[in-house]
Amino acid sequence: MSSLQVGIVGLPNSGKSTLFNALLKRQVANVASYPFTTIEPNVGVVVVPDERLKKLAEMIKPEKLTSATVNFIDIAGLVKNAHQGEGLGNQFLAKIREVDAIVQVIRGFKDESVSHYYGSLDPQRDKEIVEIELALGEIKKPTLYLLNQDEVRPVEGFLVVNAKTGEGVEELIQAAYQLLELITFYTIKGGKEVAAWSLKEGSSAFEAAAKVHTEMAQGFIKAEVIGYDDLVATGGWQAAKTKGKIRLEGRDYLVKNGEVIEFKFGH
Ligand SMILES: Nc1nc2c(ncn2[C@@H]2O[C@H](COP(=O)(O)OP(=O)(O)OP(=O)(O)O)[C@@H](O)[C@H]2O)c(=O)[nH]1
Ligand SMILES: [Mg+2]
Repeated sequence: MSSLQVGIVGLPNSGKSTLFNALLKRQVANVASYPFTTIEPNVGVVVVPDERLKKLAEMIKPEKLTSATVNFIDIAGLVKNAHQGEGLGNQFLAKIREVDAIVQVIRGFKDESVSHYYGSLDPQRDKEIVEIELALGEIKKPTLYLLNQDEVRPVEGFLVVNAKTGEGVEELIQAAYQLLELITFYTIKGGKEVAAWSLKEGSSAFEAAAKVHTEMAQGFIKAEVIGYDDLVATGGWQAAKTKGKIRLEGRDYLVKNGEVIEFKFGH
């Protein structure tokens, strides 16, 4: 199953590639003070920060630990009349059409050495320019409005980050995850491999199994399920089993956020 994608969209020099690098915690995308630095989109797999996964790892001490991920894609800067081919125009509007959700990066930082495409700092105006272009390009996607500035403090109507330092980036990943309507379930393979998996809200145990392995879904017999809190409270899978805390569910069971699942399957 392919992963969902979040597109990073905004005016040139708003800090999209800087944000992308902060998300990936390493330098991948080219960052520069001139506009249209990014032409070909950068795609990155971003680890979803997860306190529950950390706790499960502490409890189980697995040999292998795998986080859930979300794909972010850093797209070329967008300007007024992009839908008519202005700037890099239609080429990247097509890219934006492929994503499942949008993070609109809006410049809130002052820096004389970084030119502003419209000459002055004005987050509200910039937001509207991009909104109008997306609408004219007939792009209707859930959107997060992200104000990129040096000081990370609450601003109404925006999520705030400092793309340069990465402050606020974890909150952004969580917010994007929610925007995509994703929940997390966990698997503990033989007590040795703990993994977090993202799943669209309202998915069945069968669909969850398919996330882990096609064979698990095809040969689905049943799912052994326990909520995260119950598992932690009982202290481990075996203890939970002994105490009868683990439920048996069928293929149509709707998986809930935080559940720990062991799939039973045959060939
Ligand atoms: N002071 C400050 N500078 C920033 C911040 N974020 C980005 N910059 C700077 O702004 C410039 C442009 O950043 P990029 O990340 O290349 O911007 P972009 O939106 O990807 O630009 P294009 O690819 O040209 O559309 C670089 O010089 C960055 O170092 C920030 O939060 N604060
Ligand atoms: Mg860029």
